[in-house]
Amino acid sequence: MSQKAEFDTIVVGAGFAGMYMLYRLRMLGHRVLVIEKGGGVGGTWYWNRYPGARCDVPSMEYSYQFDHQLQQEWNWSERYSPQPEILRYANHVADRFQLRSDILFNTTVISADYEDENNLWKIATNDQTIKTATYLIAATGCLSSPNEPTISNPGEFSGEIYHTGRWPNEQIDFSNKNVAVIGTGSSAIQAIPVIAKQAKHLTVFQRTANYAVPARNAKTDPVERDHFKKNYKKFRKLAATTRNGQLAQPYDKSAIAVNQRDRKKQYEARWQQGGLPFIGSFNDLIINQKSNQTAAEFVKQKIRETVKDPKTAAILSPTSPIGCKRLCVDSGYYETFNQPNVTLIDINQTPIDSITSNGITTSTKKIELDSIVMATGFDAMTGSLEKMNISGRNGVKLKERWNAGPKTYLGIACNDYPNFFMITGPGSPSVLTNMLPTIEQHVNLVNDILSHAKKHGRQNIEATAEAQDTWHDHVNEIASKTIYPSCNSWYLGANVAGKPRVFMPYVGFPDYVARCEKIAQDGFTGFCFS
Ligand code: NA7
Repeated sequence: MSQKAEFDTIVVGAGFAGMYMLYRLRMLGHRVLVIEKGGGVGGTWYWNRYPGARCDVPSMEYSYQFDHQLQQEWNWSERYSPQPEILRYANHVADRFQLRSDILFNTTVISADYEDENNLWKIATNDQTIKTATYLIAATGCLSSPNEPTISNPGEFSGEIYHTGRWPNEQIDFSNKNVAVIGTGSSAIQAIPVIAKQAKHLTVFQRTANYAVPARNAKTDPVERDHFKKNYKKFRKLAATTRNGQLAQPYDKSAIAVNQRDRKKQYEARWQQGGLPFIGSFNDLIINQKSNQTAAEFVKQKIRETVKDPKTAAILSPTSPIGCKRLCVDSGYYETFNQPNVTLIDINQTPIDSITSNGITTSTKKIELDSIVMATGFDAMTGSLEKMNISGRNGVKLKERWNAGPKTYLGIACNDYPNFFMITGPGSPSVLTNMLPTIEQHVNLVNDILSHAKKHGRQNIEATAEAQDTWHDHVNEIASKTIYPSCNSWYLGANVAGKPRVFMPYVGFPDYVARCEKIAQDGFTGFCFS
């Protein structure tokens, strides 16, 4: 006799994706369980509590839009809200929609196996129990599996080692401490100025220099906020028309179609405005190397003007195209290197040899340390999915299936993994966009696929191999027309040793949404319902 599933759907992760998915599934009448590793909701904002952590998308945009009242009642205090405030918002949403009763906290999925004969997923958790569900939805986040650097002897160190993506709950005070930060990505660029204010001495180990644009963060102007709230619908609609799903529109000219003076004026205006819109100073910075170089040179000139020591300025100046790695948004990052208590080490010239009991030994010296901060990023986009140990039809492991890089249909489903869905999975716009609207679009899409199946009396949903192959080629074809494949970014998995080099996100939010809408109109082509 076939076994019946305990739940209609199990969702993994209670970040912004998992919470909204739960809300929608309840409305569909599903019996749902959300399994969450952390002790609370918030996902990325639950774990990334490092000093200086804040959003790099304006808060008025980085919020849910599915509920009018929720949008109206919440007030953001700053242009780019800090992590504690975003976590408070996540908790507010959980309380407001009474989501917690269906969330199992402090629980990790250790395996998920599809059973063909019973048509269900068996999900094993670290509390030694097995739960069953018809549908499995991974809302596990794109940047949630920390990348631990392989440096000899980390266990030897007698001080504290922190990872920015697994920051402890309590306040960490670096006063009078000798601290090292390894890495100079977004997290480090936010944390370094704050840690440098406290620490006796801060040593920064850089592997690759990154471009950072000033945030120009400020308190929210109540008049602007009210105007935004009144016109939320219009603004959200407008944001959905841009490549990255953000409100700031790119300037509709090529950087090389204007003269040098006008170009500089345009860059200066965007620099003064602050934030990620800098990459929209012209409309071709990510598709034209020559145009890109003009923006890169502008930022490098700013670095030289800001950092007093020319040698340090040179180390901090990136060599890759701007925006090829995710552009960073900073508050006083380059200025920090003028402080007498801050040292920058380029590990390409002076490699880290090992961690010792009281510090780090490089190829030239021993550095005594009380604390080491690993700001070394994540096994992005596939890390958390692979860690779940998912087996599909005939026991095929997802990790093995993705040996040469992830293959999905729309970044939402995989052939041979029936009734399994990913929110913002590889092959969808995800990390190249404002994550909140992207999450909502994906959750709505999964919801519509499930409703469609129900309406037609079908239970099994699976992406076809053909649709998956065509989608994979399409994602790569678009990426190949951009500067993205030309540097070693985590978009390509290049930050993790041994990870296949494949460009994972989909470039172009509006085009992606239009394709999804067409697929839905045509009865969800590319999916097999049985
Ligand atoms: P990132 O952007 O991946 O940055 C990680 C940094 O750590 C980056 O500078 C890496 O250098 C460096 N790194 C990684 N491994 C090592 C080792 N083994 N040794 C030295 N340095 C290393 O992660 P973040 O957490 O800063 O930001 C992730 C996203 O979160 C961000 O884009 C926002 O969207 C939020 P590399 O560049 O790989 O040479």
